[in-house]
Amino acid sequence: MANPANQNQELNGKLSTIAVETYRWMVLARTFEDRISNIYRAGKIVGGVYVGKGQEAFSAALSTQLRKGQDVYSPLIRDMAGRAAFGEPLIDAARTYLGSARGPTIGRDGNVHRGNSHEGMPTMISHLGAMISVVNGMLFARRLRKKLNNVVGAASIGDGATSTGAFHEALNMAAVEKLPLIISIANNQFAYSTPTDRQFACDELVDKATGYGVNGININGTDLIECLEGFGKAIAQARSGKGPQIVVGNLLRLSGHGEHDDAPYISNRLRSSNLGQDCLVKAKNRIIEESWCSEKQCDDIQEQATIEVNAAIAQAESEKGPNPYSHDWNAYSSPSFRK
Ligand SMILES: Cc1ncc(C[n+]2csc(CCOP(=O)(O)OP(=O)(O)O)c2C)c(N)n1
Repeated sequence: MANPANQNQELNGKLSTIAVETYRWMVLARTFEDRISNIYRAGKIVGGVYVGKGQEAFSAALSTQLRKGQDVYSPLIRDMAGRAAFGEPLIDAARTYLGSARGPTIGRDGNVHRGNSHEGMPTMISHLGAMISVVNGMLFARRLRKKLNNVVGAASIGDGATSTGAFHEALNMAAVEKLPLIISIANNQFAYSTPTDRQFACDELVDKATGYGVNGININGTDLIECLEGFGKAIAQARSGKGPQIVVGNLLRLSGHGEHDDAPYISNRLRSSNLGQDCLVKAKNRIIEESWCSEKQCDDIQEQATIEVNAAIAQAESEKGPNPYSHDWNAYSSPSFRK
């Protein structure tokens, strides 16, 4: 029989590796989005900028545990960290924001509607639950072609999306079909300026899972380790045929809805509550405290992220936008459009 002390050591080793890896993606996302927000404020970005500040742990803890090239991951506007952890090249994001014709949307679409469905990351249609049925469809296609092979599909949404018909229909269908679907709900307390007490009447948002007959996991979305463990459990259950899983991360968005919104509707009380804690600061403190990373290694992670972000932004800034007189428009994101 395996020695429990050795087992604990092994588990701790796995957790430390994945926690540090996820922290890297969080730092990269925060560094990139801070830069993009500054460029937006300088008036150099066309369209809106929506960031995931305060949601990086919840976002990256999911996709870092998915199998790249096999699983499906549908990110939304606050999932820069999750996108990076799932393998989206940083240059794709930089090119999209800066309108480069070499970007995945050829410099022609909104900044968040980018993806690569060939790699299992569909391009976003809408923020309000529309992507759940797309993920259902991708899972169904794999089931029909007998290529499901323990594949799982994850759709990311916010608390506001749980009030829509799109959410209800897609989750109900996934539950009935026992699809290996994970719905990751970032309960950041507001849908734009609408607070959660105007959004749902159950005590906890995760209570909705019971009504659909699916498993629900409620976690502190500001805590990287809780996020890793919660998603780890949900992914394992979905993979083993236990049907859809809902994971609710309770947190606060540490930004406006978009960078045009200074969010005066978020009270100081809420900002200084536990929900308002910065997941990035907490994660750094935790990995240092556990001796999974030294202070110096954390500085190196930050330095490396800054180098990567600077390089991607400089590259995208040097590239031309689309020429409206000669460009063929095709909405389907494909590497062949990036020549
Ligand atoms: C069908 C539809 N209705 C309204 C909108 C406008 N809209 C975009 S995001 C948003 C709020 C979303 O809130 P939530 O789901 O909680 O996600 P969060 O922005 O908090 O991450 C709204 C109303 C939309 N994109 N689509």
